[in-house]
Amino acid sequence: MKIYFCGTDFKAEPWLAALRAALPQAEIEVWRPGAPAGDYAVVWAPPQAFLDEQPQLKALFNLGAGVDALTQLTRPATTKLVRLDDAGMSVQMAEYVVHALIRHFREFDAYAADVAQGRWSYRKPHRREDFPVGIMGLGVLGQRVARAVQAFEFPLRGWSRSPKQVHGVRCYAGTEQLSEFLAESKVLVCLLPLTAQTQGILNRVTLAQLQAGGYLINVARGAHLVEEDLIALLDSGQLAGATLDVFRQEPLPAGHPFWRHPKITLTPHTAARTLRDESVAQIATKIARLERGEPIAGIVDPTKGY
Ligand code: NDP
Ligand code: OXD
Repeated sequence: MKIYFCGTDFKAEPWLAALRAALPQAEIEVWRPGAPAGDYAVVWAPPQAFLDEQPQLKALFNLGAGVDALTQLTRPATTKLVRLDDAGMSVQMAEYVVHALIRHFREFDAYAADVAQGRWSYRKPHRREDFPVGIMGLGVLGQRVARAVQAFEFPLRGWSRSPKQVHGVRCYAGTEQLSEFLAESKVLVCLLPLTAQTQGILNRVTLAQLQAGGYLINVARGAHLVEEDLIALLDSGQLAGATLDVFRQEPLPAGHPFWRHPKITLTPHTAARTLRDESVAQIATKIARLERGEPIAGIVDPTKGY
């Protein structure tokens, strides 16, 4: 069995070593143009030329949960696209979102500013009943985040494509219930996949429907957000602030207004990192199952795009 590694932004050597250890029977190499036909590939944002040269691949294993970089490319219908299914990412995402939520709710930035000025001052505590948290996307990551937020007793709302029942979450589904979901949320967490339907979904119209003093946490993809609309809503006071981990252009270009905006906290696409050991173990198990003709979880549905 031949497996190619084609992972833009990933250092190949440690991945090759881990994959070879987990799949000792396989020949595992970095893909180079003109390489012979392979059976499987482990990829992150590969070039179209890779897929054009390797149409016989049985499956592509994406080194992340979001497959938007791959769904933009053309591949044969016979090549399955498989996303990472948690693989240690959901607990990191829960940590990140809870941290951003609580930092905002408890006004820790304002306390830090006071302390920097040598000021000993109290702020009136907010009521958590006044901070309903709305999670867009109730998939692997969204449901784990919901569980973590629940531990702090914030009211929770969730929105997905198909109707769901999630313990402790008031669930909404489909475009027809989007406005109701937004009106019931003050802190909005985006954990949607990037598809034609969700591109630009965080915009002037949708964000303005959040409860007064709304706060955005975007940890999904930069292209979900219309960046200039966010700035306008923050500057007008309609939104209280935002924590952003993902951007239309990454790295965020020098001089981009987000860098210095006083109401924006940003991080460099690090909310939930791909963990090598967990990911390799998951991929190796799935390859073994596919070779035995058994079903696997995490195959991207081409009609939905995630
Ligand atoms: P899943 O595929 O498990 O879940 C996606 C959820 O979004 C599902 O609940 C789905 O609804 C919902 N959804 C999809 N399309 C729509 C739509 N048009 N309208 C309403 N709801 C919709 O994805 P994950 O939870 O694993 O990951 C989510 C995203 O997080 C990834 O696609 C990626 O972009 C991002 N991510 C970011 C990371 C970071 O470090 N910043 C790290 C990892 C992932 P339904 O349940 O009905 O199908
Ligand atoms: C992912 C990511 O999709 O890291 O896994 O963004």
